[in-house]
Amino acid sequence: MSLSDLRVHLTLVAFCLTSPFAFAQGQDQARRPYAGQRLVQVVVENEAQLQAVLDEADGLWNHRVGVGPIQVMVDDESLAALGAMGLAPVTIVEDLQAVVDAERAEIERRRLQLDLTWFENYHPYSEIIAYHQQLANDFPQLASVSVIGQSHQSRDIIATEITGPGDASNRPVIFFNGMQHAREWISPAVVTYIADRLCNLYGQDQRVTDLLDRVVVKIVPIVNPDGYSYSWTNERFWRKNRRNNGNGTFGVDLNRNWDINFGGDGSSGDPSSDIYRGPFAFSEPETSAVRDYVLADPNIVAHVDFHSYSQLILYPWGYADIQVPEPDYTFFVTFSQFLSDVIRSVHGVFYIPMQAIDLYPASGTCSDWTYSVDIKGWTIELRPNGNPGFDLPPGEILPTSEENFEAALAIMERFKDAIRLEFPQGEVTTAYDLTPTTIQVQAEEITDTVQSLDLMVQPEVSSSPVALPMTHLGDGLYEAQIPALACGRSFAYHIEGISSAGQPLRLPETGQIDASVVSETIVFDDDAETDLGWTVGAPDDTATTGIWNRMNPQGTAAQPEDDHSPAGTDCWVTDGVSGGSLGARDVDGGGTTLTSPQFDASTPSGWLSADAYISYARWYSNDQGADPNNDHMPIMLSNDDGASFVMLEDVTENAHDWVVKTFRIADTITPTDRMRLRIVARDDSPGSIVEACIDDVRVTIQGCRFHPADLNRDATVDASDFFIFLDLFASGSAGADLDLTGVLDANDFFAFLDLFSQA
Ligand code: 0X9
Ligand code: ZN
Repeated sequence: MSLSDLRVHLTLVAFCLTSPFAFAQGQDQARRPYAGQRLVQVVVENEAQLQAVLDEADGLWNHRVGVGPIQVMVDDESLAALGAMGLAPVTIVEDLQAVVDAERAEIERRRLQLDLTWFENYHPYSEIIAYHQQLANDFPQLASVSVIGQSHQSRDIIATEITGPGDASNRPVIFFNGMQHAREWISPAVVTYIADRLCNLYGQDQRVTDLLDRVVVKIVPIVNPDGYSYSWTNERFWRKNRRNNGNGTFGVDLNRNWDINFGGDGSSGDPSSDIYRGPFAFSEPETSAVRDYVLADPNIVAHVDFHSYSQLILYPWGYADIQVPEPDYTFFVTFSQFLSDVIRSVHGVFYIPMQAIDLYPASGTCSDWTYSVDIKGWTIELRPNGNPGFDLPPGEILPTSEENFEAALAIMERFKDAIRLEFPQGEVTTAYDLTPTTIQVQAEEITDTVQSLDLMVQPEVSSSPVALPMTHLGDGLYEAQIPALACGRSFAYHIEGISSAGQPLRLPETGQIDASVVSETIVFDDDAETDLGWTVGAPDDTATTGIWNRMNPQGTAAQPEDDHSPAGTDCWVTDGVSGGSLGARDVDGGGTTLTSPQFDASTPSGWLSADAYISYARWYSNDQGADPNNDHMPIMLSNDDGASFVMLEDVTENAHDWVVKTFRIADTITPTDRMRLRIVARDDSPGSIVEACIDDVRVTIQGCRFHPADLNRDATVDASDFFIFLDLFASGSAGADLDLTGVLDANDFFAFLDLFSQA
């Protein structure tokens, strides 16, 4: 018998001795609250219908207050009433009491099955609390449990804190909670699993160990102990807490009681409502206990409020159709997508990332509130996707927990830095001939501050980097300059530093960034303000409208109002006239082809090396109209004056904006002196709106005319270059400091000999 089996066994024995209610009678059998109830779905078409359905139904399973599909509990009489309204209710669960009874029987059967682990069954309030206490007993160096408040009915609300040994005062803190909503039994199970795995894997698993040495995880497994207990003993589908509202009704929806747009859309002032917000924000001991707990720790940086069901990853705002400001918005969009990918990688189950408002408006929610106090807050709706709703089979507790444990690790990983460093201009990998290179670093000081940062530069001629101190320009922006180097040289760099708390800082976390020094020349530059010789049309073209023309575009929902060039007005556009309707002047009936004049991307004569790059700004829209997202726009290159073309990119992206793209031509086709670019805007599916534009096409050549040892730049590396170097060296010139150490010594001398001999 394994340790965890033993623990299950002991807990069971202890439970039988001490449980305040005999398990088999846990559910009030006499009451059988769902006898004769079924779950149905109706599609509500207007507000009046919605109100009628809400009046008729005995309970709502989702809290979308609006038109669209909703799932409600009804008895036979109400079912008939919905039918009479012409709503054609579709039965999802025929007999809810039977489902509840079967679920309870299954839980009881599993309790007797000693080969099951703790996470293969649901557990009542007292057992979950006991499990957390046991973790703290088993892992005293890692975990501790505290009581952070009490519910209306005086049950403890506990928090478990987990981190590696050592001073944790500057560690970022991640906060997870479960069980605001009584019937969502999977949520405390998942957060308890997170606590369990973190404790058990510390010292066993490198990733968990490293993460727990850098972050603190705080978990409130059960925010709503009274509701949870009541859902075990009385009404399985109870949602709220158990406040006595004094008018014969009970309960406040805790996830409408937080102080963020309290009282707004998607909450109710009616105490009998399942989304009753309570008399005032934080009126409930459960929400105010968690609020105080969160506000007591300024190091909390991220938070997930776990719910069920629907498999969603929801980010703020959820109370109104307002986007959070940048850079947070882009962060939430991209990181929520990443969390979805992480979850899917575990068992292939898909959780949809979206802004919470796009599910439905809800005011006074927990994760909106944590975001409002400067914490990155999510709501995750766990399994299942639909049926059987809150009664997720106990066999799915473990896989649901496993996939969300990976999401928890991903969040810990993303927020593990007390200070986050990034290159605001991206990684610089190109430096220019005889020109200093400025490297900038943006420091986000999360729970610690920067003491100092150095740019560590390692020229190719040396075996170790030199430290160039970075200057603080303000607002966490740091800068240093790499001295001018000759074309053809290369170097690697990274950032190192130290925080005020003495923690080492590094960017990138491992390895170095390689950069090379080049010269650049622009060989083709077309801002479309005049026609440099483009061709409109090709033999295969069948488009009847939306033919390419060069003009100042007129803005519509599908095309821009302005061209891309900072100083110009014109671009190439698929008929830039706005037309009477959106579809009036778009591409219809097939393709329209635009071909550039010929340009030369070959190695310029006299250059030692060259690499040609093409860049352009493009606009593409095909996500509107009756048949959206069914078209594409091939952009191709020819190196034989247009006799044949090779695909550069096939555009389907709807950015609703100009997008600048740059490609190394040799990655697609061998550069020659007879190149052409071709763009085909196509309308293959009737009904769709297709608009496209192109502007600022530019071809640049990067390479070197001279060898880095050719100091006099006469295209030969010879004795005169050698003597120039000796002169520089003798006069103490920085030009001889090839290894950038700031001192001229034998290393510089040998470095020059190396370059010289490679010429
Ligand atoms: O309505 C809720 O509180 C949450 N869903 S649940 O079914 N678990 O009750 C979701 C709240 C998410 N926020 C918004 N939709 N604004
Ligand atoms: Zn919920």
